[in-house]
Amino acid sequence: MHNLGHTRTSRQHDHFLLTPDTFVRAAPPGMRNATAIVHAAPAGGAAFTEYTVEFEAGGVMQAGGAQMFLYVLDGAVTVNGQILGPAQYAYVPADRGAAIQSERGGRAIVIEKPQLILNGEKPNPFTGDERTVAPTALGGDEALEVRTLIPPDFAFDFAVNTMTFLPGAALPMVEVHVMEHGLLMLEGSGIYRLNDNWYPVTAGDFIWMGSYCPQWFGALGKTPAKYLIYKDWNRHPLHIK
Ligand code: UGY
Ligand code: MN
Repeated sequence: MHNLGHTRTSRQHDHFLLTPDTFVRAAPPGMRNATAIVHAAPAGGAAFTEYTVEFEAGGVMQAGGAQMFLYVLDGAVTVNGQILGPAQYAYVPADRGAAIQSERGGRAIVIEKPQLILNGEKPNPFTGDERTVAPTALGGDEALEVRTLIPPDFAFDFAVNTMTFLPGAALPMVEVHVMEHGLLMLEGSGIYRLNDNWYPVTAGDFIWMGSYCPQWFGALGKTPAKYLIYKDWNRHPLHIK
């Protein structure tokens, strides 16, 4: 059954919401028994790429040559010999190269960003597990938990966090900032304000927010809403793009 031309997907100059009914799959070079859904890329206005990779059993992919952060959504994905399950992640700097495959299949979200080295400090590769990261309460609000997945170290030029909102919890302000965001809804639902639009959003949706896009979120429903959010970080604004 088609949707008679209707979708929640919306593309605006400073943001877009992409919903799963509009996802298009294509395998970039080096991807076998796997496919990618590219959510954010320079062609759409972002200074980074963010894409979901769907691996069949025996699937392999090649990263784009930039530094890379990979977060497993389901199944299992092996990065440089380490098997990662759901909510586990890996960071690989640009100069290391990443061998990525999935023996039995799985899904992962991948973020790549041209690396801005500061004072010659090169970040080291690492892996982690979101479930073991201690949360902080945003602005002291216990209903809004932030988990920081990239170490607080100026060697890293971007941040990736998860944010978990209890039903009814909301960002304390409409944020407007120079950093851009890539956001994947992992769980639950709510309303996202982006510039002068209010969108109902739910698990599986992707949002790109450009620099200075006004943004606010409030969680709705009876279960927590959770998203994975990228932002450029730790660099002088003259060096963002
Ligand atoms: O880190 C952030 O800028 C975050 N609070 N933004 C957001 O959730 N839209
Ligand atoms: Mn923000």
